[in-house]
Amino acid sequence: MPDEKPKFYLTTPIYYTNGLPHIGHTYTTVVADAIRRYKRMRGYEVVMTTGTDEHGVNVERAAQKAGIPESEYVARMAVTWKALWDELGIPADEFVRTTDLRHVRTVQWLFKLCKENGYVYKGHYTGQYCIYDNAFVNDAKPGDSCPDCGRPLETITEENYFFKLSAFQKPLLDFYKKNPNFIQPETRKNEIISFVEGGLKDLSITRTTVHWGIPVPGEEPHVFYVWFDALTAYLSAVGGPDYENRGFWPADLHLVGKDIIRFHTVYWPAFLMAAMLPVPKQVWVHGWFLMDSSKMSKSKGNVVLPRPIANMLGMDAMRYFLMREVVFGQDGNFSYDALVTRYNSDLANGLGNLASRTAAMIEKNFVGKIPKPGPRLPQDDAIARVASETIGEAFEQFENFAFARSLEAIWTAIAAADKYLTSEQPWALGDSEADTQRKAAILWTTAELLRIVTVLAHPVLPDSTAKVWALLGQPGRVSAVELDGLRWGQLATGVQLGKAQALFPRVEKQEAIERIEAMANEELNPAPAAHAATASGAAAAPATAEKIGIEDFAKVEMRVGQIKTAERIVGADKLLKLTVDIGTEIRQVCAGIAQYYEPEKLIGRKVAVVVNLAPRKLRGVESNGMIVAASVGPEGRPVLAGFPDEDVEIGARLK
Ligand code: ME8
Repeated sequence: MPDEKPKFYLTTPIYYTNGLPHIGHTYTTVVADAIRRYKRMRGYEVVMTTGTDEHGVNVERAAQKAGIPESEYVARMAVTWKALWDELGIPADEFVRTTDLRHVRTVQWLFKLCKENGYVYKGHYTGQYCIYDNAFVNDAKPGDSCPDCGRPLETITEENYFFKLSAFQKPLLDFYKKNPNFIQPETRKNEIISFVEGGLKDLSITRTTVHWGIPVPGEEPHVFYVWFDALTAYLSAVGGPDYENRGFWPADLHLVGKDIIRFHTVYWPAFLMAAMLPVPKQVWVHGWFLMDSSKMSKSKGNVVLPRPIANMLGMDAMRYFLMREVVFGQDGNFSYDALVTRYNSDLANGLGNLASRTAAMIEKNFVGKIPKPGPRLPQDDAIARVASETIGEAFEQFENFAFARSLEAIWTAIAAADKYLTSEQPWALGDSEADTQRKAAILWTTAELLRIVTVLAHPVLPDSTAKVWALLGQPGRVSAVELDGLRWGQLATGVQLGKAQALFPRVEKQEAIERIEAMANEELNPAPAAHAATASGAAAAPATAEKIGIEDFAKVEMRVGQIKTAERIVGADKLLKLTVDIGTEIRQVCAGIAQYYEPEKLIGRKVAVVVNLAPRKLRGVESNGMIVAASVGPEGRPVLAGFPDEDVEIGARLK
């Protein structure tokens, strides 16, 4: 078919289900999503896979601790992971669970191929095993700690099937030589080549000490070793045994953190070579985000969660920070301080300010229509050159996975436009024909640069660039712009600007950090369900409930309150922050009604308030009481309880 798009297949690791997603996992998934968007804009048909790694001892233990069967435990966790990626706007095209039937079949098929080709044999193995990393540690002695995570190793002896990894030393070294880009970055490649040159030992690929795993057909109680199982997920996601029909194998790109480099660059290609299947084209290894210079883990209490950041600053801010702050491939420190600083400087004052300023001036001078450019001056052409060079630079750096550099180039162009506006001062020009033409040239030039940076930044900032695109009144969707055809001068003129909207409202650093931390705390230590109702609107209560006595009802102190102030909360779409006079004092109360009530219209309104509820923080904002509302319809639309007919006294008790 002549116009069939080229295919591109990329993956993130298949994450373990015995933990919850944190900023490190989000990092890899965000980068994968940005590459996916970029490739689509370059005309590729792209599939991005992520998923959950659901087998092994750790899951057995976690399920036991939770008192539920493993299958139920992993099903819940898979939902949690998948839902988070969906919520954050980074959903997989293929979400593969290692308990999926399609995957189980693929693992068993891969094993069969390796065995038929003579690369699998039965033997006994005694070794030191890290149950946290699901790996035997070669050369470790009893009592040693895991070199990766530092936790104690366990001595394990069992009958295993072995994979003849030793037979792949030369084929692997030849493969690395013939495919010099297989392992990136270069330093990682050298590390792996030395490792393989040092000799490879055969690898046990089945277990009898573990029961929660994919069974080896006809060989029960053998189950597959988690890495033989997990790596294969990349193949199961795109057809498994039927991969040729889907046309996405071999993968173009596996994105992984440095913790799992050997599995991906040594074991995985060896398994595939043994099965005579095509080997992936590239493994790109990135560094770690560290918190206080150490790897994040819940047990250390230093995990950074993605949701509170996305709620407070928007997902684009988090994406921008992750891809701009650290050179891809190297380790970097995560700090809320750096995050909010970048948000304010690069997004609020940079892109956001340029967009709103440009739109406001076009609104004021050209009734909101993008003007046709008047005669051009050298300084206008200089901006055109900056923009054209930025296109080349941003592409080149992105292609090389130098995301920070690519963004830096784009933001340099934004700064050039700011400087240009400051020196050209379109606001100081009058209404004469000549001045109007000059204003048209300046504003057209600025808007055109803005259009170009919007397209270039789209893979990293998908939501906000879509807003800028709509603000500029440009046709179609920004995601549909073909990157390869992007040139200076394509700005649609005469079109009406879209509605202005706040892109990146500036935030006060300390307050923003406190709010993010409070939200993270809420998420890590969830409050009882009753409170959640206020945060998520008035959640529907069950229609019938157990009967209570009057004394139980009397425990709830409800009073008439009057709303004094009401305001929206940045980063919490559903919540309003109210101050309410309850007769004896004025209280701050948060209410999940923002989608249904305009804050200005609430001032002076009398409402029923539960006043003896323990104070708590909602989205990081203190709430001291609860406003009573009916929950209407399937979506639970809140309708405030009130006193329209009587002039009730503020503070009167409801009985
Ligand atoms: O290893 N900084 O799963 P996992 C940057 N199931 N990236 C980080 C990170 C951090 N602090 N923490 C985690 C597994 N990551 C296996 C993979 S694949 C066939 C099986 C990211 O849940 C990074 O991509 O421990 C790392 O490689 C991965 O999460 C590990 O996820």
